[in-house]
Amino acid sequence: MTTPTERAEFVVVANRLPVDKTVLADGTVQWKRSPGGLVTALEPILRNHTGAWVGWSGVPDSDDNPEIEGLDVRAVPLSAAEIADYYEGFSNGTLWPLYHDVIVKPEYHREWWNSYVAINERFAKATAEVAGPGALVWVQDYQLQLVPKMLRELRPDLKIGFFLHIPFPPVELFMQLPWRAEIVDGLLGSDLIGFHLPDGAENFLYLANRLGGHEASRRSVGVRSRFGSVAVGDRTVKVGAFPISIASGEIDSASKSRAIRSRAREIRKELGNPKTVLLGVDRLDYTKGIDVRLKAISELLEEGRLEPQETVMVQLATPSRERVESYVAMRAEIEQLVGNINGNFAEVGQPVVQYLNRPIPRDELVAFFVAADVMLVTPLRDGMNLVAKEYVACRSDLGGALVLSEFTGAAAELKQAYQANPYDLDGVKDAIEAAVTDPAEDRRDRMRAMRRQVLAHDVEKWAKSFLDTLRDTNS
Ligand code: GDG
Repeated sequence: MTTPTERAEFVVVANRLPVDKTVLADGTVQWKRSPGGLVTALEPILRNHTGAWVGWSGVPDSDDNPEIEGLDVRAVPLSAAEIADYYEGFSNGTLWPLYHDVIVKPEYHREWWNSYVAINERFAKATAEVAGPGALVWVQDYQLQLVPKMLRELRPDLKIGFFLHIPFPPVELFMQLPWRAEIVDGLLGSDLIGFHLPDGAENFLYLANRLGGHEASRRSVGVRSRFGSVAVGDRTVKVGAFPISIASGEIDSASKSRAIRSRAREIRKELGNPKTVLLGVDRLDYTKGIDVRLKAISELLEEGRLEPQETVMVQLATPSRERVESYVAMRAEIEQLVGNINGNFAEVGQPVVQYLNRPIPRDELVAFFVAADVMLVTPLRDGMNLVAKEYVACRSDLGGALVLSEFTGAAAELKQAYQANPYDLDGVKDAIEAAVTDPAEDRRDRMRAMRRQVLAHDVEKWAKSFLDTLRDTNS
């Protein structure tokens, strides 16, 4: 733990700490670092500076402060009621659907908002306590949009960066939010605000301008905006696009290992050595368009454009937000679609769609990427989508093909994917068919070009570019 005499020079603030609690059979508690791109990218920076990570441990109603080697951790406690209102409620029942094109109707409840304000305040206070003089603070994602302003009020000496991992919506949608001015004000407490895409940055700049002009009476300072920055009183807030990536080199090497290659062959065998293995890997979330690809596959089978005897689709769906109502309904719909396809096209002992609803170990996931002929990434909206980049990083053999929704952040970089509009089912079907049947040489060319992009732009570069820009801000 960071002591007051040795306060952190660099602080990451995120809803979750990068740890998972496990209780062993004998009752001993173990904290395991949860693997993830953000930790991997920030680890060297956290080590080289006196670094700290502020976040919730993942355990409700607990004062545990997990000890993790090589990382100073400051746990922010959350009660079960707070998780229901701040996390499942305002973050995932209001902001998540609103920021993802209102695929599901966002709910606006004052008690959720009040909890969001209170918890953001708690995160800001905890950060103010661990950050040393003039420290660099990096706040992550939509759960904590009020933290920059709250933290600046407590500690004007800090350099504050904010990164949004999900899309920032068009102004017409954002204006629904009863607390829209407060959110924009909260974010404007930062020195630098990062989005995946220039579109998100532009949406935000437009809003900052509009809310500054039209709701001036609610704001203590006027805001004028131009592309790339917003003037807030005597401060300048930089706004820009920083497309996130993955630990490409690491995944590339893992995918080349003998163990993974042989596991990939084994997976194909276990699937009955079909001609074509199609794969989906997602958190079970309505934004991911799992239903879109299932409907497309179903019609392709019906029309005889895919052969049920030669095709297996594997859908790995990690359970997610299982207490949020819209997720329960979506899961039922997806499971019904899987059942329908198998009911119509499978033989006994030979399902066409194989669906797992549980988390898969990392190595196993990499083996699936290596084994799959076609990767299906069909979100209705997605900030970036790391799965698409992971698949590409795994294909050093230049095999495989990527079907990619135009409405992912990744589509801006992976231009050689088989792209489709997920709302246009015929377009999705054509993209899948082309990915399955195009000459191998065409697919290799596409994969080669995409690999160049993904291997050259990894998550370490992303973090460095954001933090270098933050250091250079001078407000
Ligand atoms: C948000 C934004 C943005 C999935 N299932 C398993 C598993 N995963 C891993 C994937 C990938 C990660 O989880 C998911 O990342 P995505 O980017 O695809 O999606 P979100 O979770 O929605 O992430 C998104 C991202 O933040 C980063 O800014 O790209 O747009 O929505 O790494 O491989 N990993 C393991 N087992 C699983 O079953 N081990």
